[in-house]
Amino acid sequence: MTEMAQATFTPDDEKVVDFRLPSGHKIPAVGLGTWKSGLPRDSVFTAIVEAGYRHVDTAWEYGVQHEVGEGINSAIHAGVERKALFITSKLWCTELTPERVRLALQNTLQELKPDYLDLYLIHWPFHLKDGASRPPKAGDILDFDMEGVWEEMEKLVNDDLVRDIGVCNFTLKKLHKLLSFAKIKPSVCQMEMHPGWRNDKILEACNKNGIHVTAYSPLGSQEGGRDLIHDPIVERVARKLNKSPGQVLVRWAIQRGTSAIPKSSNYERIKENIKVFGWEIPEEDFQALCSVPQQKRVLNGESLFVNKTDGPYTNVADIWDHEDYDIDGP
Ligand code: NDP
Ligand code: 1BO
Repeated sequence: MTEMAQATFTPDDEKVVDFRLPSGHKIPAVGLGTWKSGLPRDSVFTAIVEAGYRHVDTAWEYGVQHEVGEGINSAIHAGVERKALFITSKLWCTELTPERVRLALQNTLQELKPDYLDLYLIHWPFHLKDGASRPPKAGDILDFDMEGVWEEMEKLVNDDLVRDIGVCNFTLKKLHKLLSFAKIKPSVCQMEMHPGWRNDKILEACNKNGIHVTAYSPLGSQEGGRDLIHDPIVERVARKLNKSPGQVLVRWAIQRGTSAIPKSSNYERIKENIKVFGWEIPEEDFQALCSVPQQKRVLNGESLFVNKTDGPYTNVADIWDHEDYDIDGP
């Protein structure tokens, strides 16, 4: 894999820094992740009002949109302007047919209770049958009508229900297919990215096509993930810079030009994870972090979706179009 150069991104103060999307809207560089976050009403409120987050990432599938919405709306009542916030949600796999897109978005808006979403993403690029078990059984995973679904996503932008649209967990093959017909290009591609899985190729492709990348699982994810917090290289850089390993990992992500959405349900760590401005990782340490051994994705799809079904995706490698699937351990 090629080593990534640092983005020309050098914040000179401690304010939360934004990246500009192709639409002209801004996405704050650090957002709060909410997957497996329990009942995140208070953490979302604390993140926005006390820690200064302006970006919250959630999804229908996380089952917490109602509480996330309560946290956001309490922050708005406390004086934070809605327009200063950037709220992302995602279209779940069971709703991945053209006729369900609008209703799914309306349900999300009803749960979150903002008047619009800043960003709506296709969560995973395949269609799950209604009532599919987890992992799904034979025949539960279907291909999806990418062109038809995207056209409906574009209508949501045109109708001012969402400001930007994008994708998650796409391969190069799927991204190029989407770009071949999209009238509104995806503004954001959200992918697993951290020093243990840099995902350079999709980052390069997105950079080339003017698509902003958001790094999910920037700390290596949760239980069963990659323990980057205790990685010796991460720990060494953290000690040298007098920062925490979590801060080094988030700062590494934004120095690559990606936004990052660390999840925490702990108030101290929520506050810690956004203190990544006004300092930078020097080039030699940035490159040392890039040399952490690569191991295939934590969010591979295995435990979530695939259990040797009968097609069109018969195994996890099919979901990823066999791209980078050879990397399987340090
Ligand atoms: P992260 O990489 O953000 O890691 C979260 C874990 O790290 C939690 O166990 C958290 O525990 C712990 N943690 C947080 N801060 C620190 C710190 N400073 N020091 C030590 N430990 C810390 O994992 P996620 O997989 O949750 O990814 C982040 C977000 O990305 C998700 O919550 C979700 O919003 C999004 N996402 C999107 C996906 C997609 O398909 N589009 C897939 C996966 C994630 P604690 O809470 O106790 O602090
Ligand atoms: C099943 C959802 C993975 C985290 O976005």
